[in-house]
Amino acid sequence: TVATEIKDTSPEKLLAPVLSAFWDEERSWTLDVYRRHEGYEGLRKALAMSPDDVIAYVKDSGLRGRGGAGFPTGMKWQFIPQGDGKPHYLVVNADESEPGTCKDIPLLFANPHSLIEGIVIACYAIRSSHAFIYLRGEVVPVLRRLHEAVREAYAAGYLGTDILGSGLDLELTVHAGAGAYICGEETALLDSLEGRRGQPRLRPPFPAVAGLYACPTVVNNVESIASVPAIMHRGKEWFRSMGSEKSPGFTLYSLSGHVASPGQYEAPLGITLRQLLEMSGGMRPGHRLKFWTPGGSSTPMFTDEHLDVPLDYEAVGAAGSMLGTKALQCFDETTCVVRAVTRWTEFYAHESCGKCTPCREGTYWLVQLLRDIEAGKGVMSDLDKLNDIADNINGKSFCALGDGAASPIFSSLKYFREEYEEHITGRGCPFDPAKSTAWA
Ligand code: L3W
Ligand code: SF4
Repeated sequence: TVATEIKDTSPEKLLAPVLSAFWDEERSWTLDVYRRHEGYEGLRKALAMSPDDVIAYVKDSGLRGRGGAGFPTGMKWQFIPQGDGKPHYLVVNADESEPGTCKDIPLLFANPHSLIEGIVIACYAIRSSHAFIYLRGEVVPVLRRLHEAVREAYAAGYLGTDILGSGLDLELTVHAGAGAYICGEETALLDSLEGRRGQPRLRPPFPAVAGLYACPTVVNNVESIASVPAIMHRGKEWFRSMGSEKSPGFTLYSLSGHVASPGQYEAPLGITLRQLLEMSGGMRPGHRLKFWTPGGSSTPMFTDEHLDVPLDYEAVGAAGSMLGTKALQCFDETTCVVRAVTRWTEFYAHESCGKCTPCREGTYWLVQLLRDIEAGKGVMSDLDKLNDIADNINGKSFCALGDGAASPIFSSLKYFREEYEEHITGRGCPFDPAKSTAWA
């Protein structure tokens, strides 16, 4: 059975923000403001426990990775072998690039100390003395702010040697990537961090066994690590009081597209898109939802029939998609599905690293077919060809980018095949792009 119940749906509970609690406050990114909001209290509690107990605590909280796969965070920490004589590393994946995803970068901009505190707790738990933040290179203002926050943390004794008198030593390095989507894939990220061209490595071995510099490494998403201080401070029971049995806690949703108020919304896992739209002012006035993604373009699209699917890992999976990064891109009836899928596929073809044939060649072929269909030059057999090519990419590529590229093809043909056919029989796009702001 699928556990999907939100235990408390009162507005206060739905709206009580944790990670975004004081994003609107003046100079929210500073250590002073963070400490005024109980900052670094979770670290004090963690340091009073043994490292193994911290891992067990995070495991019991049920926290799952917020980067897309939802892998249990405490379990990932537990994979790190102990007493192996090798250095251990924590690498924070801040290479946020999934189309529609916009939550880690705002979090880093508004509240970088929640991540730094989480990093110190995680490194204490996995016995690591060097952590890295791999940041998406294009966001230079965030890079500056992060450097400043790290400097503040060193000066206050939260980083460096003998942290808060605990004997823990920790260096934190901030590294900016060069703007490649593939470097968000954890092993490509590690290659890039080591100074090589970012291309995925064969797994296994997973990074937990042989990661950065071939040493045991935890790679976690920004939001996953930034959630840890509140769990330590307020307690695992508090965290479990939100969300569902298998997907507990709060999370950040990125709401974008044809909605009245796009932005980041913090709410428990298991909330529905209908509830989020009600909270945020709905679709833009006079328009209705046509299709949307639960977790960025790499996750199969949903339609208005899925408005009441609880946004947790199990329920979204049972309904045929993935929660992914919780990037809710909403498109109204003015949007041409073929056009949207073409744009996404152009993105995947551009970002394909070229290592494996199905993705390198397949995404290129998909783009050619989609452009033809969009321009009214397609034939009916192209639709089976699209499906066939996507089928030869999906599950046959070296990394998840290939599966992600196949997702919008399958799901758009499943829900909107008639719209593709209309492009072919009507010899072109029946939509007026001037009426849709999404692709301006
Ligand atoms: C040790 C094992 N570790 C799994 C670890 C593994 C990784 C984590 C999840 O893709 C998805 C993808 C995108 N021993 C282990 C083990 N692990 N088994 O657990 O692994 P996995 O393979 O399930 O997923 P992944 O390769 O990390 C992530 C989707 O997320 N996505 C996200 C895209 C972009 C962003 C962004 O911009 N921020 O995240 C969107 O949906 O398609 O399916 O750490 O090592 N036996
Ligand atoms: Fe590179 Fe695409 Fe193959 Fe991933 S699936 S390794 S991005 S070519």
